[in-house]
Amino acid sequence: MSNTISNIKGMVQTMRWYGPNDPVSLWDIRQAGCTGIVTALHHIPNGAIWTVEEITKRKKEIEAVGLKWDVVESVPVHEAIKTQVVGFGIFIDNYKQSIINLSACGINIVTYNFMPVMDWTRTNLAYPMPDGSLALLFEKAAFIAFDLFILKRKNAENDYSTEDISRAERRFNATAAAEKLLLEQTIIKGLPGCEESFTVEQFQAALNKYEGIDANKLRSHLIYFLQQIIPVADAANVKMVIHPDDPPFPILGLPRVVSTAADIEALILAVPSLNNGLCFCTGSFGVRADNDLPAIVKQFGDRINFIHLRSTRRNEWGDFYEDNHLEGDVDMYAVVKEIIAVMQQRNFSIPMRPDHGHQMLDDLKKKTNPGYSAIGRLRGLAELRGLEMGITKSLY
Ligand code: DNO
Repeated sequence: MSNTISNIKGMVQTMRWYGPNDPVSLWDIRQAGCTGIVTALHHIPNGAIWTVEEITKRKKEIEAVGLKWDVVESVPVHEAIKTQVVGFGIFIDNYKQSIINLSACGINIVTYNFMPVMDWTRTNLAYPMPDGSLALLFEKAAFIAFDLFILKRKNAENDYSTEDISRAERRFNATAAAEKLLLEQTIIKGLPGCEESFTVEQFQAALNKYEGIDANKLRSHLIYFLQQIIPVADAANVKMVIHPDDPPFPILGLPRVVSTAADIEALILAVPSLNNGLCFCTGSFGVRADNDLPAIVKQFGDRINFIHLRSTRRNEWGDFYEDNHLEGDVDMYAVVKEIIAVMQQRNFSIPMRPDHGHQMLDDLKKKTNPGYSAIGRLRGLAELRGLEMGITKSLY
């Protein structure tokens, strides 16, 4: 950037890195032009304390290539906290200690989500685009077919319209056995960053734990968690950021309570500290046509402390796939413009990562983490970086 705008705040450019086993290396990320890393201690079991020793070890690996560990994504919230089963207090205590330890190591932005049982989910991880690259797809009929005919969840048919059910039936009957198995694995084995992986029986058992937990109850559990955690984050100067539900609607009979602006507002009303913040994910919020993304940035600008930029494209059937970063349903120009305004008001650079690129070029020959191959994200980041610079220079 030229000197004239050197005091203008820009987004901190980062990429997610899954740790030493990630086929994308820290050097790859540095060469993409990033200054920061978003990562987690994936080897630590859900619910256990992240020790200063383990955090420091990872931090040093990152700093050895001249990068900075800017954001944790995620410190997972143990299922016991979401369902509040007897004894869940220990997991809250452990969570508090992990926050204190991260802060002691100089890491001050922590992402988490409150989605029951599973984190993000898709039905196809290699959906061909017209240009030959591969995208992530959520196909509603396939998902319902999984629910009704593979999982065979009790009373599942009550959750769907007759039209949805007959589409799912047609879809299932036209699907070969190998593809059915792939669909099952795609849903229950967990995507990168989901810390859980199940067999069909285990999956059903995990769902059963939510019997009697509706959206109001889940929300009250989330608020209890925040009431416990945020005072610790305040004392430790840590910004907690919740990631919205992906997809942003109830699935498999499970409630979802972080899908809309009203959902976020309820959390802030209950726990007003600015450290009770938001990971603004355009891809997750953007799946719902009733979410106005630039308006969400404006409304929660003072507490958006981490940004995921990607663009989904929906159709009339309720399916969506992940489009190129500047295409799809998200008005990326309007979103980035609003983010730039927020950063100037706050005089703060918000870390951003390009989320979920297409598998493309040389990466088509490699085994990659779905959504997290190098070249697709590199393309996304390059486009977003240019968009940000163009907007900034035209305004300041
Ligand atoms: C998917 C990601 C999610 C997200 C977690 C946050 O690509 O956006 O894994 O990181 O839900 O806790």
